[in-house]
Amino acid sequence: MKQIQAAPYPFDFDPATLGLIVIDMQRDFIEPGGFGASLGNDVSRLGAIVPIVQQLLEGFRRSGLTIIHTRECHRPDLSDLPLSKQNRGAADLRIGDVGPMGRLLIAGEQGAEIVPALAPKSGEIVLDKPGKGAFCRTNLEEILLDKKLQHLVLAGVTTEVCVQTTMREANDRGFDCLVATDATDSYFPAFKTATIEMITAQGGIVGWAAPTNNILEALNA
Ligand code: TIU
Repeated sequence: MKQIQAAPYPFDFDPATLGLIVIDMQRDFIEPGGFGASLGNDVSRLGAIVPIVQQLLEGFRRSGLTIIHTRECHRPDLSDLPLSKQNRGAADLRIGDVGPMGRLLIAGEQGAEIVPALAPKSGEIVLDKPGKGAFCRTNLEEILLDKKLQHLVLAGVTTEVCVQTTMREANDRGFDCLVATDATDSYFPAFKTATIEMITAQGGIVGWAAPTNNILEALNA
């Protein structure tokens, strides 16, 4: 067993059952002109975590551990896009409309791709998901069970939307989850802080939190 120094207390794991899930590090959320910007967000702050997510990925790659990348996106015919999601808000550009990086949040378009610095390597799993949580209408649970994973490190964007939703879904399914605090971010700094606090409160009601250095130290120990 190994141990990551974490809040609210150390995270013990068997390296054989540890995997990394990087949530939605897509151009649509991180670059101007994408889905995140269409919602009225200042997307400039999210790019700052890219080098840290890269360090986390490299650490998991060096240790030969399972890596899963998710992408929030929809089929070009929008058949997996609920009307409630399509119609939400008052954006000028909606999911499926054409923006500077192609159709917003549509599989195969430039905006739906993971940012080049974090591009998945051969052998890593890339999971497209139509919802905020990565378990909704995907085979993620089957993948995790098939790979006999029990401990999950989560990173990516945004902390309070897709990362937290996925972490809660995983926690309810019996996985032990830890969020990498400096490898996730939100358009709203206060929401990131609050999310990490609510995840780790009450004895880790949803899971654990630790900075990337602590995770890498444990992997290298
Ligand atoms: N809007 C927002 O903060 N996030 C999303 O819509 N998706 C993800 O978090 N990936």
